[in-house]
Amino acid sequence: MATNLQNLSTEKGEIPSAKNMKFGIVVAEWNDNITDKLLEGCYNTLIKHGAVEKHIIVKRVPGTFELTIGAQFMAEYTEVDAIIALGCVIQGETRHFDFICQGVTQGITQVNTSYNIPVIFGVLTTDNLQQAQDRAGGKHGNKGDEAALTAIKMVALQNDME
Ligand code: DLZ
Repeated sequence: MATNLQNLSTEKGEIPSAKNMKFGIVVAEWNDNITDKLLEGCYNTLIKHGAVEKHIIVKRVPGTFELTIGAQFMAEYTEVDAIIALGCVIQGETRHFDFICQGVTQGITQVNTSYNIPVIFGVLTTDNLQQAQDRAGGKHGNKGDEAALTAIKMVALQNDME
């Protein structure tokens, strides 16, 4: 491909400074042994990249299903530049898993488009506890860190395009 993409985007992988960015984190209490770790990773990553404590709001909701309305409250009542939704749904014996996953996926997507603000999907949907542990500071890293980096990149993109 001869196309010159140089002026079309920021460097791939480059993490912008989060110094002047404001974040809202909504975190589910269900499976809090996992979601607390996602929160820790997310929060520390935002700070590591320059965000300041007073610009990070953390609010808890009962379960992953409530992340949608929690994110909507955050978009409606605060001045944040991005929202990060953290939760963990673990497959059980009933179809509850499917309904929660479907509900939160559609819900978060809808908040993204309704408010013109990035809402990051930091929800683990796993077959078992071990898979969740592996992704919350275990052998597959911490999805909370990844959610924070995604939020920073999306705020930078929005700032760039406004
Ligand atoms: C009810 C329920 C179940 C069975 N499993 C989970 C789960 O694995 N992870 C999670 O975050 N929440 C779960 N919940 C709670 C729902 O998200 C929600 O809080 C309730 O259905 C009330 O709306």
